[in-house]
Amino acid sequence: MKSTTLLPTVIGLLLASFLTATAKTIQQADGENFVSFEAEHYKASSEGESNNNVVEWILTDDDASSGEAMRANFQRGQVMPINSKGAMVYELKFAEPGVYHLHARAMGPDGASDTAFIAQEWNVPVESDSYHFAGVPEGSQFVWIKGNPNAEWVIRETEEPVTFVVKIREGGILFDRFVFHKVKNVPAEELDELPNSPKN
Ligand SMILES: [Ca+2]
Repeated sequence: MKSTTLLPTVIGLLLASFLTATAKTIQQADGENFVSFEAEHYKASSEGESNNNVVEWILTDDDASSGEAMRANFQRGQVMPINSKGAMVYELKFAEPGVYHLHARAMGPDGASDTAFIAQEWNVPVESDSYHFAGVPEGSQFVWIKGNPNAEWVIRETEEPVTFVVKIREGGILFDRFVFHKVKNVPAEELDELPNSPKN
């Protein structure tokens, strides 16, 4: 009997610890025309069907804003299958409807480590082999790059949060920050100065 009465409490505690470990929703600040966030503030990393390919993004601190960036922890020179694990899922809540453009502060250490799978719209998993970031300038510095121009980041109504998914394609690529901005061409120095959006 005792274990039966305790069960709801145990479930509640487990749920509470899960929620505590989950990143909060990133919110567009009032009056701003962008949402800005650190790559390390993702909510989940286990999307995918294959349990045989356990790959994750790992924290690193190479010249990253807020001290940390995410590096795709997979062998360089090999491409991950589309249905493998290794997704970072972000939950964003916009206040302003409109069309947004993706900017990312990324690093591609070499030609075999410069691509990632990125969903082409909100609220969908990565399920095609298209990707936003290919040919991130090779080097050991982070640079701001633009998302795929064919992607559609449209906010029609603002009641519900949306999700944005970044998945491992090649090992070694790094992401430091992401910005969704109403302006398509934002100078790098301006992106650097944007504050991170509040979380809630
Ligand atoms: Ca960062």
